[in-house]
This record gives sequence, structure tokens and C-alpha cells, in this order.
Amino acid sequence: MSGVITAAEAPERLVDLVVERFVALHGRAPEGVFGAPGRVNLIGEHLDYNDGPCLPIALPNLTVAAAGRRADSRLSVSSLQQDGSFEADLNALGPGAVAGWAAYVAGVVWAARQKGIDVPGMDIVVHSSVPVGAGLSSSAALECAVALAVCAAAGVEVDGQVRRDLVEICGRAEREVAGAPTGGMDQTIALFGRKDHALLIDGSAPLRQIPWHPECAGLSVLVIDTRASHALNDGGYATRRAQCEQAAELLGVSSLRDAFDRSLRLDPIEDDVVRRRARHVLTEIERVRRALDALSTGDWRTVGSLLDASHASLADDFEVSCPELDLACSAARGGGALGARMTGGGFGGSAIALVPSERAGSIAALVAGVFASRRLVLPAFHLAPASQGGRPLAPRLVSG
Ligand code: GAF
Repeated sequence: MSGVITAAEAPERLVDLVVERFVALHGRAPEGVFGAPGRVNLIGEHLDYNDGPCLPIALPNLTVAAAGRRADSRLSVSSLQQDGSFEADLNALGPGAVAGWAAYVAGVVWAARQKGIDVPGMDIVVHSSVPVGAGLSSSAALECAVALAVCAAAGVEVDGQVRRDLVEICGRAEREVAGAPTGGMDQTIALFGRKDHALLIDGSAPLRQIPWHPECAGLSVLVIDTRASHALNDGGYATRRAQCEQAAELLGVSSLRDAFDRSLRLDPIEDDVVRRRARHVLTEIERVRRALDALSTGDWRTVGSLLDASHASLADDFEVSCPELDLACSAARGGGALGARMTGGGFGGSAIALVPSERAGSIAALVAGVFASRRLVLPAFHLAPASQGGRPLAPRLVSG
């Protein structure tokens, strides 16, 4: 029975592997290698598309993209992890032109061109230590690593404004080409994450870096990847989003955030399901605020109990949890976690638990034991120190 906590692959190792593959495939060195991380959201789930606050941290797990310009106007894409490669003329990219994992790459190139970036023909090879399909934002990590490579190839210097543009470009790729109608949280943390900080993304307010030092209280974030399947383009996520929009419309506001700010009651919403969706959003906004207060005073017990309450609301009112996520959270709490919740879009994927660092291994073993006793696929475990966002990893290779 395994409860082993897997360490994230070192960035240098990912770079070596992706460069080696690039050289083998293309017979030359790449001009640059760029990385972007996965994430866990600490609290504020399913709020980004309701203009509400969320508080993600970037993971040490990275997706890397090695890239080199070509003499023609074609894009070629391959991966060390995924079967099949993709190649097409730049002018043939766009919604409907490509399916599967390559859609995230081709989508970024297409959306960057739509934004007016003069992207040349490129060869791109990707590799990743972000678990795929685990609700840890492997899609955004891929998009953002590729977006940084695209900027270098087009000679665009990446400052804060360009990073904001890239969030929009990657979001378009995900929504319009890959078909997942997500908000912008994952791309924002992948591009703006900072070591030892959580990022407060709060509607249209400026981004705020919030110091995040659980280690000072002897605590860590344990990620429990339940390995229950998770996808954001199969209808469940889009339905939740539509129900939130419906609730806002019934309340006569532009977003549920607006309803929160005006302290509106939910009575005018007759449909029980739609009312419960809205209740999750309003109560979750309040939980984020209380979590920020608790963090500012180092009140980790309260942070833990807010994680628990967030999970209950996501399970009962928003109905995006699943038996494996519920089990992971309750087992972690039983093992001594201060709190635990599903993280990300849900319907499978990962949970996070705030645990005493010295007990992370024993809590992982206990969770694995509970899963084994139910004959469930064993979870994978990771630690989540708040890490740096997207960046060049091998600048020595970048030309021009
Ligand atoms: C997924 C989406 F991509 C995010 O935009 C966000 O809505 C999240 O689910 C739920 O908080 O990760």
C-alpha cells in the first residue's frame, strides 16, 4: 500500500529531456526553453467566472516548451508524454482545426496571431511534470509555457502587460479551440505565481500577492490526486457556469459577485438547484474573505475549518465533488489535517489538505490505506510549496 509523496521533477531535468528530444526530432538545438507551473487553488472555487475572488498558488511541477523558429510558415508540435505529433500551416489553425492535447498548443499560436502577435513558423516540443487530468491545471501550464515560447519567437518582450495579454490569449485557446469554457484563474496563476505567495485574483481588481508561509507554523499543503477522471470540456463545468449566469439574471445583476456586494437574498430564485449554485458562490466569497483575515493573523485553525466548509459547499450546493474526493478529504482530516477540500474544477481530480509537515507522510499513508480498503485506485501524493510562475528556463539558448 503506497502513500509515497512524489517530489516534483527538477526543472533542469525537464529541460535536458526536452532539449534532447528537440535535437533528435529537428536536428538542431531549440532557441529557447520556457516553463509554466500547475496550480492548486487554496480557496475560492468556481468563483473566477462569477467575478469573485480566488487564491491559488503555483506548484513546483512545470510544463516545459522547447521552441525554435522555422524558415516556413508551419507549426510542428510534439510531446514526450503524449502520442502523436501535429503539424499544420499557421493559417490553418483555429477552432475546429485540431483536437486533443495539441489543441492547447495550436490554440495559443492561433490566439496570439489573432491578438496581432507576428508568430513565425515554429517547431515546439513539450514535456511536463504536472500530472495530466488531475485537476492541477496541466492545460494552463501547457498553454502558458507555449505562450512564452511564442513571445520569444516573435521578439515580444514579456512585461506585466504582456503577461496579462497572455492570460487572455491562453484563455481564448482553451475556450475557443480546446472547448473548455473555463475562467481565467489557472492561466493567471501560471503566469503571475510567485514563490512563497498565494495570488489573490479578485474580479477586475489588481492582482495581489499574499505572503504564504504555512511552514512557519509547521504546516504544508498535501495534494491528493485521487486519479478519479476529471475533464472540463464534457459538460458539467459548462452547466455550472450557465446556472450561475441564470441565477445572476434572475436576481437582476451582472454577476453573482454583484449580488454578494449588494447583500441580495436568493429567495427570488425558485429553482432549488440554481439557488443552491448561487448559495455556494455567495458563501464561498465570504469564506475567501474570512480566510484572508485568518491568514493575516496566522490563524491556521480557522483557515483549516474554512477549507472544510468550502468542500462541503462544493459537494452539497455546487455538486462538483465525487466519492473519491470526499473520501480523500475525510481520511486526511481523520489523520490530523487541519482542513481539506477538493481543488480546481472538480468532478474528480485532486484535493488539498493543510497538514502538520511532520505528519504529511503518515497522513498520505492513511489516505492510501483507506482507498486500498475500498479497492479504489490509489491516489498520488505531492507537496505544494508556493512556487514561481512562468519563466524562461534556458535563456542561454534564446536568440534575438
Ligand atoms: C478550473 C477552471 F479552469 C478555472 O477557471 C476555475 O473556474 C476552476 O476550475 C474552479 O474554480 O480550474
